[in-house]
Order: sequence, then C-alpha cells, then structure tokens
Amino acid sequence: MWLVNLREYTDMKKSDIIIKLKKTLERKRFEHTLGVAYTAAALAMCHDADMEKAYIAGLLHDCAKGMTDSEKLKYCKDHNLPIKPVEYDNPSLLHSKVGSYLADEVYEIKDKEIADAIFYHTTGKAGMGLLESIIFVADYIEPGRTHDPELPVIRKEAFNDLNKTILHIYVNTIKHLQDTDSPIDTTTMIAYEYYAKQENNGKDNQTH
Ligand code: DGI
Ligand code: FE
Ligand code: FE
Repeated sequence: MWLVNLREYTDMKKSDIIIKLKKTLERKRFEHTLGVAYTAAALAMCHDADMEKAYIAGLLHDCAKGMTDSEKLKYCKDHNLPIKPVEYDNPSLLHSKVGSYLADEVYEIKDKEIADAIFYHTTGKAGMGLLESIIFVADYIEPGRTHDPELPVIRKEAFNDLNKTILHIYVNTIKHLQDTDSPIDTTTMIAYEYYAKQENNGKDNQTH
C-alpha cells in the first residue's frame, strides 16, 4: 500500500464510497450527503482543519440512514452498543452511532476522528473537537437544507465563529423539539448548556 501515492489512494476511496452510498441511500438523502461533504470541506478550509477528513466524514455521516429502525436496534444489540431510553423511543437517533461503526466495517475508514464526528453528529456534545464541530454545523447548513428560516444568518456565522454557530443551532433545534413535543437527549441539553456558558464567558471577557 505504501507504494501507492496517498492522494490517488484516497481519491479511489472517495469514489468507491460515493458509489456505495448511492446504492443504499434514497436520492434526497444522497444529495444531502454530497452537500454535507463539500460544505464540511469548505468549513475545513476556513477553520484550518483537514479538508480530506472533513469531506470523508461528511460523505459518511448519514451512511446508516438506509437502515430501518429495527435494523438499527438489531445492529446495536449485535455489536453490544448501549441503547439509551430516548433512543428506544426515537430509534432514528441511532443512525449516527451505527453510522460511525459502518464507516469502519463497511467503508473501511479507520480513523478515530472521523468515527467520532459521525458518532456525535445528531446530538453533538459538550466540547466538540474541530472535525466534530464542522460536521455538526455542515449537516445543519448544507445548501439543500430549508428547515430553519434563520439559515441565511447561521450560514454566514459558520464561516466566522463555529462555537457561536453551534449555540445558535442548539437554541433553534431545542425550540423545535419542544414545539413538537419530542424527547430531548440529555447529551443535547448538556451540550447546549456548555456552549451557552462559553458564549457568556466570551462576553464577560470582552467587557473586562
Ligand atoms: O440525519 P439528518 O436528518 O441529516 O440530521 P441529524 O442527524 O442532525 O438529525 C436531525 C434530527 O435529529 C432533527 O429532526 C432533530 C433531531 N434531534 C437532534 N437532537 C435531538 C433530536 N431528536 C430528539 N428527539 N432528541 C434530541 O436530543
Ligand atoms: Fe444524520
Ligand atoms: Fe445529515
């Protein structure tokens, strides 16, 4: 493998991944996937992250979306992945956890940072690393998204201040979950509190 130019190797991988994803995802989901991949690469350019990793994590972030709820629950049981009560109530939340394992098992991407970015892309978590933050944000803002009227502002923020953008996304997502009476994962709430505190600390520092 070391005789192969690394650039060619990853280019080969990317087209293999895209062909495989096209077979398992519905058309809309596949288009969203490509949108997240190039948005993540653009955010990586802006925020000095690894573009290659951001693109691949973007491609794979929803790779488990083709599975039914019972397939996802079975996959977790077969692989001894713990399932939280909120995930039993809403098994769609499991696509991020399952996807991070499929990235390794099915798509042969053996990279901890990419696996973590996929694992946390739905709820996020307190203190996300750079790649995790980029995938969390790219998933929300890619050009195909239309669900949030504040998207034009959030898209601009994303290329300026990632933590501020993450807080904005949490505020809007939690409001949407409350409005629709959806159960909120504790990881989501803890992360929201973390980013709200970060923002307040930043403001305090500016006034001193
Ligand atoms: O897979 P996508 O649709 O591209 O995006 P995603 O993985 O971010 O999932 C989005 C959905 O997840 C959106 O409808 C909000 C929901 N979500 C995020 N955090 C929570 C949540 N749903 C529940 N019930 N609880 C959460 O904490
Ligand atoms: Fe997702
Ligand atoms: Fe997504």
